[in-house]
Amino acid sequence: MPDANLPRVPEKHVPAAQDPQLRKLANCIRFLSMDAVQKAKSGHPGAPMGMADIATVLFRDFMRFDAADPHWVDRDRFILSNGHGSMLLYSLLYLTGYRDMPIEQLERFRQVGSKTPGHPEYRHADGIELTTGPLGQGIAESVGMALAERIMNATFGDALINHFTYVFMGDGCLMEGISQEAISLAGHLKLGRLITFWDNNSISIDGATSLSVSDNELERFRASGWHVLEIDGHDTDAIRDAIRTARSVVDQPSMIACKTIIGFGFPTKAGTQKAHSDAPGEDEIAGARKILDWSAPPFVIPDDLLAEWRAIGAKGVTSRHEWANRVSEAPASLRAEFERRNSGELPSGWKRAIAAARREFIESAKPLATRQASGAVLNHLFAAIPELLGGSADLTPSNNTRAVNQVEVRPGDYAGSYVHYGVREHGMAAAMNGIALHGGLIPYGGTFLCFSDYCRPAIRLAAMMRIRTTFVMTHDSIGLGEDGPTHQPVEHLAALRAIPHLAVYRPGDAVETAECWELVMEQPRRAALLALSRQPLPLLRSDASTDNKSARGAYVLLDAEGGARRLTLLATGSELHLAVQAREILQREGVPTAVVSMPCRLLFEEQDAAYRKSVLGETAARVAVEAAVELGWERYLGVDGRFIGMHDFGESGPIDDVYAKFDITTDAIVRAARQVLEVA
Ligand SMILES: Cc1ncc(C[n+]2csc(CCOP(=O)(O)OP(=O)(O)O)c2C)c(N)n1
Repeated sequence: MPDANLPRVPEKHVPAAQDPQLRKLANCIRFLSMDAVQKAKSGHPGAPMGMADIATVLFRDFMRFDAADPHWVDRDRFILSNGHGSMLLYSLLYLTGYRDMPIEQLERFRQVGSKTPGHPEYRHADGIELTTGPLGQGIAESVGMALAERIMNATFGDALINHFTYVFMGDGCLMEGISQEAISLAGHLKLGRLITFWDNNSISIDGATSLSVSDNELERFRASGWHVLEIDGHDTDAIRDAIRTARSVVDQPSMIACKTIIGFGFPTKAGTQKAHSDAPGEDEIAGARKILDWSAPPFVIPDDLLAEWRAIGAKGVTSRHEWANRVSEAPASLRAEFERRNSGELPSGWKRAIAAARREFIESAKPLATRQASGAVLNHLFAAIPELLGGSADLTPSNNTRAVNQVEVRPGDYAGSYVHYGVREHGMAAAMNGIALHGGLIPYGGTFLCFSDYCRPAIRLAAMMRIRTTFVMTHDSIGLGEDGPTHQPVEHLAALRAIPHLAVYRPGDAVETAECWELVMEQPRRAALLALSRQPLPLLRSDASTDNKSARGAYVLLDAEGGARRLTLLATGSELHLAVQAREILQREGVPTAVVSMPCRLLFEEQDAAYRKSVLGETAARVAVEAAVELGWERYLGVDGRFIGMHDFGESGPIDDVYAKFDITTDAIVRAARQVLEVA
């Protein structure tokens, strides 16, 4: 009995192309993909084979790029959101002549240390604009890229920035929830230079997509304001016409639904989930050779076809030169600013903004929530760094993310520098990654720390790609009070600190907040998250110096007095002042006590052992306090140390009552200190 869930295998595996030469070029992608997957004994040949015709039309007839200069600022961007089809991208990079993608890299597909990992990874090879693989992230990041292009265009004009963002995406990308946030945001913002191609092959891993989805995708996109076209993805004329039309639509993003056959060319697997992944086997490849009339050995592209592909890779050189001429003819100040922003260099003197914010905090000496301090820092920073692009997922007044002079970005009007992302945390986080990757802008965006869970997959990618996306997460503990446990983060700091390379900052007062922002701006290759308090915190630092004490991750805020240190109190953020108060009591009792502030564990772990030892102190008597779970603090506490923090979800109530209920108080710290002093 045939499996009822399997779609009918198309009778005609190879519908004729109107342009036979184009089909031959596309077959280069197909065979490189088959050969690489077969050699690696793993991978995903189906999507590259199904989308090869579309890719070939796009690259041959439309994509503006120059393989010899992969970082050309005004190049069109190509994003493979269905990242499992990575061989499609690697084939294109090899065929079009990217220098760092020789054939040997394709032969080393999916091997340790290769430029051709299972899914495309940013920085592994030129032409990989971003890391994709977690389905849906690519399309959502592309929205940020397309938005960044328009914002840069609004500042610098058509002559300097005016390109398209093309995205391939599969059924899986569209099934993911993040796609809805991305589609909705792009439609709202009228991102007309975003052109997406849906690989509508009706197949995913489990079988026919009808097993799990019956959405009318065309209507879904239309409902969000997109321009939608539907074509046969193997009809080369139709592909060309559709792209031409999509490019002419200026005020709507386009979705071209391309009916394709997964594994196009396979004799038995085409059109079935068996084409999705895994090595096809020698027999299947031999069959494909017959069907597609291909006689070259594995990994060999016939000279004439390779020459044609290389010409495609070089055709953009004229456009690039024309663009370079336009840049050199631009007014000197505009040109200098354009080049500075694209290089990622910050304006000279920007640190004065941080110093000014610090001075303000010290002069007023008022208690300030760190979210408010962050807002004040941003006011200064935005005045100094115009490429800052702020935003919030509908919590602007709570996150304090909008600087006084930031004007909002509106649909069709991209002159602003503040994005209302709406209640779309995941879409916002991914879009910010796309903005950072585009270049020329420095994105940050806010929500409540608790909802970092809704952003986490994009935060993880930001950390993996080592890009400067900054997540401003306020209401960072039970200290938010009455909203209760659904809104009170408890395990989030530990979970976020577990992400490699992500700098999680939790400043303890306004001055530390300024320092943490300075560190964010100083590190272009580090994703960062600021955990900020809702509640006011006393100013603990009034040193006039502009030394950034947070730069080493942790430092001795108050040293022990009256003898050698007997006790170390470790704290972050809104609990730092509790440790300071506890120290006063303990010092009065004759216990020389130091308070260590640890705004960024990652940076502290990067310090040399001698510094870390000097901060943590010789004594084993240690108490850590943080209104969050203990996980991770054991590292500093040892067997004799004690932790004051959360062991359960929080509770709704006025802040002081909630802290008292969970016994996160000065008194609790003092009690714990006495206990550890007894055993230490
Ligand atoms: C977030 C996420 N969930 C699951 C996967 C595993 N996965 C990879 S491909 C795929 C099926 C995708 O189907 P489709 O987009 O139609 O790709 P095609 O079969 O056309 O290659 C799944 C579930 C993933 N990569 N990312």
